[in-house]
Amino acid sequence: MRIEVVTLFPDFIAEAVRYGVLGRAIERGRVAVAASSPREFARDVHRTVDDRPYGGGPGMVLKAEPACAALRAARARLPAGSPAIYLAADGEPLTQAKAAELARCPGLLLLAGRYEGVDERVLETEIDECVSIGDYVLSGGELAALVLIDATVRLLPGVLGDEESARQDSFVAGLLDWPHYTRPEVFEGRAVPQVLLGGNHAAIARWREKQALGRTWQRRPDLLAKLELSAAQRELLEEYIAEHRAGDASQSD
Ligand code: 9D3
Repeated sequence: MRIEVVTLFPDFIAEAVRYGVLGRAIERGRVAVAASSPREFARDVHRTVDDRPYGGGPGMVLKAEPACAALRAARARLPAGSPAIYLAADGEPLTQAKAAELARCPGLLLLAGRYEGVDERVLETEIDECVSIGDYVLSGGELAALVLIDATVRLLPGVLGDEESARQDSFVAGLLDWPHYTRPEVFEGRAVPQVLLGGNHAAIARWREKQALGRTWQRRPDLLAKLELSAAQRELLEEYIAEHRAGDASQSD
């Protein structure tokens, strides 16, 4: 996959993608990420990329000419069938399903906004879709572009190791993760749950599923509401809830 990011901060993107799973995917040639700036295409002496909004009001708007020129130059480096996506606070929410859809594209053209936004005519002619990463206000689209890139690239074949891909595939669908522990067995007086030390794999699997169900019930009831729990899962969750109530009681004693 090839990804082109149009941004006023191309160095920020280029640096950020060097780390971790994404950095390794680039080293191994599974993905190429390039970043370019509308400023390279600004033709006046001041290399102006922004201007005041028609109609007045606060803030500045990314000018159409340099943004359009940068997008078209980036587009020319991408394979056909690469969607152009504007990262925008008022876009459609990024989801795991959306990331999976993007992972099937040969390339992506991403526009990260700054200021109050981009001249609407750029969006009309150059952009296919608008994507937001959540309901909070960022200062610009760069971090959102990086989130989208990270979520997408880790789904490309051969990016995660076999073990991690298998774990991802088998992960209890739609539930939050269970708690994790490693050595030492006791840390600052806090012991690892006994069941994890015993080597009873059926008991461990049962404990983990119970924890995953319980955490989802506590933290993300919206996710739990979307699931059809099996009879066994309902029983595990009831157990968790009973233990949770007992835990509350013992803490207040
Ligand atoms: C406070 C300014 N807002 C006026 C009502 C509009 C606004 C303009 C520019 C809000 C945010 C931004 C900058 N944000 C992004 O470019 C952005 C973003 C976000 O803020 N939240 C979630 N996803 C994204 S994707 C791009």
